[in-house]
Amino acid sequence: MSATHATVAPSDIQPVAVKPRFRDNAWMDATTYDALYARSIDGPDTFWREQSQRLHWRQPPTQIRDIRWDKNDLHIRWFADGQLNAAENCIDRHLSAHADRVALYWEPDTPGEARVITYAALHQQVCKLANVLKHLGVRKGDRVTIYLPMIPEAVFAMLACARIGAIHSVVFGGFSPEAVAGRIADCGSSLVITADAGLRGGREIPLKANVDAALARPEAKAASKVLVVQHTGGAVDWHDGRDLWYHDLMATASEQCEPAVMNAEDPLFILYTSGSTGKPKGVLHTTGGYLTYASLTHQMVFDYHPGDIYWCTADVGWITGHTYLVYGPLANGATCVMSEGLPNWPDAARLGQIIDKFKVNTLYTAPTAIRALMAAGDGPLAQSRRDSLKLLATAGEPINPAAWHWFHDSVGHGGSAVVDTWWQTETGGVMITPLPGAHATKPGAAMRPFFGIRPALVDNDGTLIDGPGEGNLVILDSWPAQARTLWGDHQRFIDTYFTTFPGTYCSGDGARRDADGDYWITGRVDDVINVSGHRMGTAEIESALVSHPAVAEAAVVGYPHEIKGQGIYVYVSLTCDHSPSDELYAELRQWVRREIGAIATPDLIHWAPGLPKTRSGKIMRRILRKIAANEHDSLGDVSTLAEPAVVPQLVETRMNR
Ligand code: 6R9
Repeated sequence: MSATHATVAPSDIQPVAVKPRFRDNAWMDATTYDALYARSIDGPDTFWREQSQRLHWRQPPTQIRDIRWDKNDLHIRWFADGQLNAAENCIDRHLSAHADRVALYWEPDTPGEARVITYAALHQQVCKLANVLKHLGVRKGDRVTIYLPMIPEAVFAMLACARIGAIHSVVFGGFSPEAVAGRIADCGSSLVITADAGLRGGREIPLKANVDAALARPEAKAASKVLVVQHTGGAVDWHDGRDLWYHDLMATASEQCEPAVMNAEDPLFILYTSGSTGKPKGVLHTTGGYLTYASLTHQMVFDYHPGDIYWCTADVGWITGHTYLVYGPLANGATCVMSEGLPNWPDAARLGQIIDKFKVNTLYTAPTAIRALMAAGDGPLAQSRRDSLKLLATAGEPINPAAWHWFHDSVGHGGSAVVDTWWQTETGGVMITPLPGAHATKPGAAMRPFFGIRPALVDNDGTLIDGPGEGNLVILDSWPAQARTLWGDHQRFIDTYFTTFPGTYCSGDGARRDADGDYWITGRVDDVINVSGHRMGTAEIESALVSHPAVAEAAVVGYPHEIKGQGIYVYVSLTCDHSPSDELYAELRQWVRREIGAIATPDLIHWAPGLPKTRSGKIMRRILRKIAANEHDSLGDVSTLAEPAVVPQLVETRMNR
């Protein structure tokens, strides 16, 4: 295994000191971090017992950790005898003191009037919807698929499921009907919650029509009811007996709904993510450990103080939207901004305008969004002041130092802390990050482990690397928010994360540790690529391509892309009765878009008469990556190939001229 792309050598980069505003008022300074980190590692039971007390438990846990990371006997339980309800923690317990505090400010796609939802209103909406779900027959443990745009109803839906103990599976609105059907089939959802359409950057996304197409497929037959939010008001096809208007049922629903008492290890949600094989993985998170960790990380990583206005731009369809738009901040009683659209639509001034409109103190976004804004230059920033900002955070992909500096210097006027947070769907919450009051930050580095997290580097043989070095990033011990399984495929969970380097959690990322002990994430070491901060399995795109009649064989790799971080580069060998053409090029792009969704659309298609393979028939992706990246002079050893002659041919026809 080796990392797919390299970052700048750490020694070139000067640390940026802790900002004055965090020196006195932050939750953590360097000394406190060091002491608390040491305690969290030396005495995890005590540390996590204390941390669990940040939640409201119906039955406080007496058992804290119960962990065996053995591939033959994997066992992960946190707070196992505790009982609680996630929605009660995110809403009800704030009501006595803060019922009128704003929980959500919702900014529409087109600049316009915001919706303002207080904690009292959130309680009312979630209770009503929870009753609607019950009325529709949803019971504890049932799965509900949520396929909604970035509107408050998405948050209501997640929390309504949590309130009655149903397991939500949010599917990103950009996914195709096929992808939705596959996810419904995998977890056997009985109900889909969707909207007539979504809006993003002025474009309509036909969500209801996509659900209709998904449910027309035989594999999605478990879903017998569709609850439809009227959002754009556009026309939709209607299936009597199956489709129900959200507003109709909400109109008569009761505002009283007792939260279900859940065990700490009861599932809270499933979230599908890409892996290195074709089928998406249904990552399962449970209740007590996940929520404890979401709440603690949200408070410490963003140095959240009551009254702060916090904006996370992530879509609820991704883990960042789950943990840091919904569960973490709401568990802490925070005021969140939720925006429907894109931070650079209608133009690049929008991000700053939203910051000013709500006086945002903390912005959590993705490097790809920063690069897209940066491409428009500093000009649009003149249309906003952004003087409320205190902290800028990123997640999802490595942030290149140029984007880091632009974020820090131009967006934040040099006065806001920048934190680069490394984590994954499977980790549930942030794992490696600077804390704004404790750490001078190095642009491009994810820096230090969070409390309770023991990262390590191992070489390809699994030997631990001491001191500075580069290798596979693993975690040596459990933390409360780690995923418990993959829905319906526990063996795949064990094989993917606990088998490669026995006794550790294998992240699938590569990292470098510098002489100060700071971590630099170098990228995936498997066949997963990261496009605009979205994880894509190359195998998924390949299997979509080979299902097209003209395609004999396909290989997909990532290549450096200025805005997206990585673009999707596709090598296609055609069947003998087809030949390359502009029409086929466009058709194949459309095909993948239709099969998976717009985020999987290939950026470049390279017509390849043959693919470099080993004698045993394995495609040599290492070589394909190099050719895609235009790094022809470092192709490495090609002597083991079955037909070495294909390599110069591919170099010659490299598309990205
Ligand atoms: C939160 C999230 C996880 C993958 C992960 C890694 C990449 C995430 C990163 C980062 C460098 C960071 N990644 N954060 N790479 N620096 N700060 O994005 O979850 O969608 O599951 O993706 O994203 O490769 O393995 P998820």
